[in-house]
Amino acid sequence: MDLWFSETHETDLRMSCRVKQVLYHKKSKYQDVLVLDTLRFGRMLVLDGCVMTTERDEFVYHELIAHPALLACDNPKDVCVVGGGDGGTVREVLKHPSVERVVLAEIDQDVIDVCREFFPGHTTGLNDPRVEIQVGDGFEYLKQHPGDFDVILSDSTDPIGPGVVLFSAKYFDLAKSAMKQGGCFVTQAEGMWCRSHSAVSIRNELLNHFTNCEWYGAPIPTYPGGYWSFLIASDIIDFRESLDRNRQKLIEKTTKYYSAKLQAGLFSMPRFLLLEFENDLSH
Ligand code: AG3
Repeated sequence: MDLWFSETHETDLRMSCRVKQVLYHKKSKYQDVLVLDTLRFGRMLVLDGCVMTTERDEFVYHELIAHPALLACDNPKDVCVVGGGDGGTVREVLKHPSVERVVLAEIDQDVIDVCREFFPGHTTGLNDPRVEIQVGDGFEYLKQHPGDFDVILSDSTDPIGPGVVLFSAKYFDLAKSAMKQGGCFVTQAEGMWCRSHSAVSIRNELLNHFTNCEWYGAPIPTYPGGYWSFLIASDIIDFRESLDRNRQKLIEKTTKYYSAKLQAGLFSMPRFLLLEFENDLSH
């Protein structure tokens, strides 16, 4: 039997993976949840038809959403992960010895349960005593916790449908007020080939809320276009300067993608993308 899964991006791009077996497929209260066993990438979590994470390439995304922010921040203690029910981001955050508390604010309990069952490598951190799981709307959670966090990591789905709110001006306002002085915010910022215009507008919005904002990217073969991006923002931290090198040495021993050398060039984006920012600014 020749079974394939395809994610269709907008109307003109389809990326496919050969599937060994469908391991789980149900509608949760919020979305369609699918777990596949694929030949090339191992187990794959798909929400509403969009690939969220796979066993083989997940480390790129999870290391990069967490470590640049945690290392830029001096002595991060309280961290909030919004979304991220698969646990991968929490696992990376817990590697930082100064971290005392990680709140996982995930709306869909089913995603957490399914990932505990099918993605043990992602969810290793979820039983750590420093982790507090808050099942509910991340937006509401932040509203109720002003000034609580050193770092907020927005590990969300795409800015379409229910995901739109996690890229809105209102949300960035809330994230800012849920942060301590000198805190730092990261959001996944969509694909470079398919939605770089989205990164440009998310960055413009972030700059309405924070003084500093940097864009960085990484190859993630299972996401549309294969090249993904992140935005990191703060009022105080200069991300090109501020970095805890001792902690970086410790983290580097545990990572598969992130390294000190990679960090050195992290914010050097390819010219075709820089030009998009410049063109946008000149409009
Ligand atoms: N969250 C961002 C995934 C976006 C992928 N988009 C897509 N496939 N259309 C990933 C969650 C991992 N913790």
